[in-house]
Amino acid sequence: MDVARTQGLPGNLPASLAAELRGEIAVLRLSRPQKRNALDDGTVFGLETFFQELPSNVKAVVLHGEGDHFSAGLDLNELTERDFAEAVDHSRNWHRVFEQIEFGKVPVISVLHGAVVGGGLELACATHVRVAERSTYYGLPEGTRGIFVGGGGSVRIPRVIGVSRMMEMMLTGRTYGAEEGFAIGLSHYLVEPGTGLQKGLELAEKIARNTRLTNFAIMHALPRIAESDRASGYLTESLVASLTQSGDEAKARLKAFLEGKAPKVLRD
Ligand code: 1HE
Repeated sequence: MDVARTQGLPGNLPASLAAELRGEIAVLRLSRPQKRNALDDGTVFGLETFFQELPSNVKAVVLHGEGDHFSAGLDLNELTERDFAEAVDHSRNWHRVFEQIEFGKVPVISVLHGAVVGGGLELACATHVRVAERSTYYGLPEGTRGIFVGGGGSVRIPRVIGVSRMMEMMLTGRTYGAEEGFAIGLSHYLVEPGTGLQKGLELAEKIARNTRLTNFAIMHALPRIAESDRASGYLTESLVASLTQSGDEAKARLKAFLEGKAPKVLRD
């Protein structure tokens, strides 16, 4: 890849990941289409390197997949020889890496197409905004493969679609198509084939225009508040609201609106 386009991005990524800088947006591609972007250890550790070493000029990340599928989930070749302790370590690695995405430096938009299954769905649910092309389908084949989710799926996916739907997906091995997935909240946007990356980039650019402090509050404070008791939630919300309002950039933006210089909120 052109060095200028990767400038400042972590260079030590495995071949299964490709990174590119487009202005303030980093685009990360799962690039193992020959294995349907199955997530082996090298890829998972590469994700960790990428998100940990993201330079401060990057304001948002778009994650997408090469080939016909976003990701076929865990590389099943890696499962066969593991003992119990190794399996725990493996799952905990995924937890650490996916936390780095969900509670990392900047918002992440995933662009989904084809299979988004098993660990691929766990990865997608660690991102903040999901754009699905109409070819997308979602599944949790762990149940039928005799295993269980191990990448934080049982923590994140019920928060997106509810325990009941996730339970049924795992018990029966059913899949949800793109339209159904959109209807139940698996994706925030549903777009035509081949247009997902463009949509993801447009959203990333909007997100990049927010103040850093607001994006930080949305990513880090909002989910914590939503999971806390009401009294703690109200207290944290007041503190975070006050913190964001006290920033110079926030003040300038509010003043600009009051002076008729900032855009109105109109229907998209
Ligand atoms: C793989 C994997 C994989 C493909 N691990 N190698 N995930 C699953 O149970 C999904 C398994 N994959 C599939 O159902 C299908 O591959 C797809 C529907 C995604 C794509 O089908 P297709 O026809 O386009 O490709 P293919 O011919 O099945 O696969 C192409 C190659 O990718 C083939 O290898 P090859 O050497 O024979 O060419 C496949 O073996 C390989 N491949 N998917 C390893 N997943 C932290 S816990 C998370 C637990 C899970 O994620 S469990 C869910 C695992």
